[in-house]
Amino acid sequence: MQEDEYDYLFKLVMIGDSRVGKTNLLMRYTKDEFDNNTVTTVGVQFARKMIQLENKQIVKAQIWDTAGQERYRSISNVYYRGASGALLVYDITDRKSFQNTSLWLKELRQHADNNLVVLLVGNKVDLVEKREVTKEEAAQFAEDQHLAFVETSALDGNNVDLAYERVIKEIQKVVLAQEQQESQEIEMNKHQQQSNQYQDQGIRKSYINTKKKEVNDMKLSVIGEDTYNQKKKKKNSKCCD
Ligand SMILES: Nc1nc2c(ncn2[C@@H]2O[C@H](COP(=O)(O)OP(=O)(O)OP(=O)(O)O)[C@@H](O)[C@H]2O)c(=O)[nH]1
Ligand SMILES: [Mg+2]
Repeated sequence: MQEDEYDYLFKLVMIGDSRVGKTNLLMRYTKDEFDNNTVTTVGVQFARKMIQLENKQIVKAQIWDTAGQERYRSISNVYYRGASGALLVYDITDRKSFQNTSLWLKELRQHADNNLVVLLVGNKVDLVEKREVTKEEAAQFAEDQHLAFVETSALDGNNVDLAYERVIKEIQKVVLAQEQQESQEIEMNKHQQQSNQYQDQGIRKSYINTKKKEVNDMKLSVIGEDTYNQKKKKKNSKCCD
């Protein structure tokens, strides 16, 4: 797929506490790689992926990844600007990272677009014995917050493609709804313009008719006057003959 031929460009952001696996999820999705010893992300990293949708349209996903550490939070405005989707990641073996998703959501709602699609991602499901957050409680939280939810493993790739594709499909739905609304508005404006035009024409027609009537009335009154004068003349001539 050509990098510069696409129907949509979607910006996605990875958020969540430090060490939950954001960078590895992104690496697994875009390069099918995993690193056991990833260092904390410094600043912002980007990755791209071309995806073909069911309707054959092509999406270029530009995915932004940053550190989950508190000290990097100051970049948030730029980071969220123009984002259509977010993967809010926690680590299923780290309850604190799950609790902090509420804070991340708060931040998202402050900085991001209202139409932003958010997917809650419980990562590291391969570490079954160390699980601290059950699937059920996370699913309940997601339902309460109106978020989609999935559990993944960047290590073995479980559900990783599905997670990103789910966000992209949801964004596509939002975009299609927006496009539909826009085309309805254009159609309505067209109708409004047309009816204004007809109204103008109606006013112009009735103005012309009024003018025609005025001219006819004038003619009548002129004719009337002439006839009156002629009659008067006749009368006078009769009188004086
Ligand atoms: N077992 C297991 N380990 C994982 C998984 N995903 C990430 N890790 C490990 O968890 C650690 C942190 O992963 P990162 O991807 O760097 O986490 P991050 O969220 O990008 O961290 P920051 O950049 O600090 O915000 C690394 O040692 C990874 O190898 C997973 O699905 N399973
Ligand atoms: Mg990272």
